[in-house]
Amino acid sequence: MSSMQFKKMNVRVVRVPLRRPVIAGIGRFDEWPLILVDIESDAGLVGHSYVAPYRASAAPAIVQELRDLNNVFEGKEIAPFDMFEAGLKALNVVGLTGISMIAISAIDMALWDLRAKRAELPLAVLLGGTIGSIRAYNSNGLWRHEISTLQAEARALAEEGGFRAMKLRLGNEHVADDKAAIEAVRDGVGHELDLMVDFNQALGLGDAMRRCHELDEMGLYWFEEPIAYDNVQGYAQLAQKVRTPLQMGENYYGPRDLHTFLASGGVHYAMADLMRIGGVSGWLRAASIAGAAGVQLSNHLYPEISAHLLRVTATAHWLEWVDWASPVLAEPMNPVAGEVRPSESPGTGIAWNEVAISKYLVNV
Ligand code: SMN
Ligand code: MG
Repeated sequence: MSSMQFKKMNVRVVRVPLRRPVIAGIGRFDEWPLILVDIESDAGLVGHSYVAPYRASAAPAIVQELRDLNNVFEGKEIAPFDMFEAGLKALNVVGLTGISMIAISAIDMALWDLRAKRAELPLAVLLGGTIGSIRAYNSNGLWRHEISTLQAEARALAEEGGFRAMKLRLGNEHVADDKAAIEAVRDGVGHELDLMVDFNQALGLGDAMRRCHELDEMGLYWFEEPIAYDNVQGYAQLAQKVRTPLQMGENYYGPRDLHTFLASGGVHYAMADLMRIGGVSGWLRAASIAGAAGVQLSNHLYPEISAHLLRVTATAHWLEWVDWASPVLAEPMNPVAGEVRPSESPGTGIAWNEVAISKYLVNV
């Protein structure tokens, strides 16, 4: 196969409306900023990706870092592995987490899209897997808003795509409100459905021990991020004390964070977020680490590309379904009977709805 060169990268920022505002222990978000990346090759193919940095005000710094990396990669041969390593090498001096890893991840996902398009294969197939179903939970709602709204919302979330699993956000000041929120969801959808709960780092270690004990008998599927995401020792202690499995990982920056937490013994279930773990390259490394440890791995956000990757992950667990990028996608995914299938188009399946993009475009 002849080589393909990195010609240029185009970066745009949009702010898309959320059907339900995101309200969690880490803040409230009424719209969702997306940084859209297009990498053009000398052969005319274009690779697409997006990252969503929650805070619109963080977008300019990430765009700036993407432009910096564009200058590093221009004219080089498109090779996701080599470029991942070159990106790490270039940004080592300014730190390998945060904005650096977000920029590396965004570029990596667009490069893999290009590679798969060039091979005329869906990403999952390029990586040696097949297109098939992945069981999904609906993460599109059940935020920390009025408890009286949760019953009807849970029912709507189950019906949206035939879901048999969903995630509720907890971490209220009083345990009684967390219990009432769980009961409201159960009133809406019954006890058969798998219910994950997410504290979004709302609790201190001592309070988390108390809270997790108080909720341990409620038949919950997992306790996600009860305490600060970087408290390695705290998770290790908590993991010894709870019966409901702990879930964490959406804030791992690069695969080594997963290794560090696994080594501490604080992880029952792991998840990875493509914007932070290092894109496709970072995921593949994380999946090997999780696989070797026998720990089940779920995605966090980015369902379009995560669906491909879960198909080639030995310990693949749940797909987190969110439709937050769908307004700007030409072919949004469509869960059926609580399951999602990766796109069968060459690449990742990410293609833009340009009319929508022009509506939501913001200047950076
Ligand atoms: C979450 C995701 C995106 C924004 C806020 C909170 C949550 C999750 O932690 O796991 O879905
Ligand atoms: Mg979470």
